[in-house]
Amino acid sequence: DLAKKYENETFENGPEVVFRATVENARNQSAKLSFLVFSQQSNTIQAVVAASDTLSRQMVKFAGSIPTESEVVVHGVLNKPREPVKSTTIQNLEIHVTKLYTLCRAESQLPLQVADAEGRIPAEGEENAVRDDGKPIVALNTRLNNRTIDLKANLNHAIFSIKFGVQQLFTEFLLERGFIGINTPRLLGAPSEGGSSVFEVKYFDQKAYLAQSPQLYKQMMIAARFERVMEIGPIFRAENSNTARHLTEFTGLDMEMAFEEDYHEVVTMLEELMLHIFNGLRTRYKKETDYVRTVYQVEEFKLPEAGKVPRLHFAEGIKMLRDAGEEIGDFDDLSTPQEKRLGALVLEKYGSDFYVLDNYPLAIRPFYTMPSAETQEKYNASEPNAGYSNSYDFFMRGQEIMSGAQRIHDATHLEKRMKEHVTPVDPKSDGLRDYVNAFRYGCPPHAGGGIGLERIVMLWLGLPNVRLASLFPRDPGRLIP
Ligand code: ATP
Ligand code: AMO
Repeated sequence: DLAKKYENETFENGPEVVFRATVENARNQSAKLSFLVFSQQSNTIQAVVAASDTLSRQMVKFAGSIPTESEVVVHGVLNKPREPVKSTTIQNLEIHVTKLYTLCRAESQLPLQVADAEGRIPAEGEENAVRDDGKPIVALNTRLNNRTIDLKANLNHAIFSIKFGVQQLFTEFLLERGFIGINTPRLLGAPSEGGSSVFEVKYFDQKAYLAQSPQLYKQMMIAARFERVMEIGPIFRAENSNTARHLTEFTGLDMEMAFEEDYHEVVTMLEELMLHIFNGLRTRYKKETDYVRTVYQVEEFKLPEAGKVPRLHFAEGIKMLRDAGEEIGDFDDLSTPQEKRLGALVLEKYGSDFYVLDNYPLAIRPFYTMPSAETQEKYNASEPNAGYSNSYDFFMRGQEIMSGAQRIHDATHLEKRMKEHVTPVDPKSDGLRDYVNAFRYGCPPHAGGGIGLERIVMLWLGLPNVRLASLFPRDPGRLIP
């Protein structure tokens, strides 16, 4: 990395260097002079190719017409530029090129310019718009159709460094607390998640399903005395909708743990986990975060004070919405606009873009969810889905990033809930029998949660679409590239 090595040195005519770089720009100034800009990772270096006794005019012409994105090997002499450079990415270095070899010549007409990919996508209804610097604001589909060029942009390098950073922060926090990483199957004999739609695949002469979550298996691992497990893996959902926050394949960050007395031990751990991720991003990925937020003109993410994550009972959330004029029943699920509204109300009241909504109504949660103690006391067979449950969602900027719950750990209770659920499932079916049996052979009380990785990245950075946080996103209309 020339920039790192020589940035703070002063010299004239030297040292001689040889390096590999990408041509970011090349132009012929005159028959005797060409200017090039090379990039090395995210740094840019300017270069001069001048005809001399040892460098022919033909060579000058060749260098000045190398297509953008070509890979070259450069021999040259380092100089400080005559005028100091006033750019954050272009380094204060200049190369006087002596030799130039092409390793890979790019096409001269690229379907997408990397410099254009450095900007934001258009807002809804904003077509043919241009940036302040005159470059076009390229549509999301054009970028995704030419994703390998799009991904060359520093903007995407920042987004995907952050994405891996979240996985590292998630892992390091949980490892420190005695969690073990697990790898559960993605080919299943039965859907793993009530509610959401499942992809069916041909499995020799049987039917199989792509995992909608590691839910059943992470719980079976608790029954297998692992006590604290975590998993990062792909999740498949046949959601036939084109929203800005749903993918058909995304990355799940899952955890599950046994607790001592109360599932809130787990909620507290999950809150601390999220704060560890946010603080880690804020310190370790400040440069990347600031860059992306500047491009998308997004406000700072407002974090709560340590130990003061707003945690609202579902009924309190409903009350806040009603006080603000929303019409909503006590046990209704929040619509997407209502979730956003509540996010804004929580921000106003508690000054935090991150909060937890606890005790969701039992009727709108999956079959494995533990009914609250009060719900169990007041159980009435004619209304088996009434009341609240020990379950929670976590929100960032008014959008859901995590769902979790205390789970039913008693086989008889679980079988009853499976049959009484709003969408009943058969506990004796091939795909679910072993899951139910796991609790027959002993299992501690446990709770956990599943986080959508692309959603965290999207909402941390304030990106307008979850596809921007997936390298090669999959949605109902896109299976390639
Ligand atoms: P998941 O359902 O996978 O947990 P989610 O963010 O979709 O994640 P839900 O609680 O299912 O969360 O949905 C919250 C709201 O989001 C729903 O009330 C609905 O308005 C909207 N929604 C959920 N799924 C879809 C979908 N596939 N397409 C469009 N809107 C959806
Ligand atoms: P849930 O279905 O809420 O819960 O999924 C967990 C989290 O995954 C993310 N997510 C998605 N991200 C992108 N595209 C999608 N289509 C999509 N669907 C969901 C969201 C969501 O909060 N088994 C439970 C978790 C648990 O209880 O441990 C589950 O899967 O961020």
